[in-house]
Amino acid sequence: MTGRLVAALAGAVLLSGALASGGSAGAAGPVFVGPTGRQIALTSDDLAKLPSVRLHVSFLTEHGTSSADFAGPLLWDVLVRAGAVDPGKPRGTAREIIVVTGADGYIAALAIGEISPAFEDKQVILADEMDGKPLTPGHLRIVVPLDRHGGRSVRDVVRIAVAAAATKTPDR
Ligand SMILES: Nc1nc2c(c(=O)[nH]1)N[C@H]1C(S)=C(S)[C@@H](COP(=O)(O)O)O[C@H]1N2
Ligand SMILES: [Mo]
Repeated sequence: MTGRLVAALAGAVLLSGALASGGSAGAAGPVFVGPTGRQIALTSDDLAKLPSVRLHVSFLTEHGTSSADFAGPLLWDVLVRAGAVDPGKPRGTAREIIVVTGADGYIAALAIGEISPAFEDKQVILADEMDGKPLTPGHLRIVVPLDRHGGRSVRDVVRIAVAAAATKTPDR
């Protein structure tokens, strides 16, 4: 990893896992969001208030094709709710990446431009339901429609970080 990327990630907005700690009374556990140390908690109630989107996906895995129905809020809506992206500044978000980490340390990256309504507007969700049944609280899963391989469908998400892939976009 380059020093520049490390620096960018150090200043990342963190959306930390709906999850790891489990939470009480059916809560999915806190999601923490915070640029440069600032951490914002999103509760499972906050997530539940966002509209749920249903997706049927089929992807390749190391053990054959996997197909399922998933449902949950749009990752974009979650990031906006968390204050991790500024929906009014598409030019500023063009350089941003999303780094998603699972409880086992598995990592996959997306671009904000893939999910921003100003750009591709892809319906990536943070699923809390699979095949009509709620996922175990604290075990949210990223679902990326039309991905051929399941590699970006991170299970047991514990952290979502939004970071700039470059240190600066020139002003104009
Ligand atoms: N946390 C976590 N999520 C993960 C992985 C992983 O190792 N850890 N593997 C990915 C890969 S490479 C694939 S193909 C799919 C497999 O999904 P499945 O096990 O539900 O079929 O999960 C993805 N999500
Ligand atoms: Mo995979």
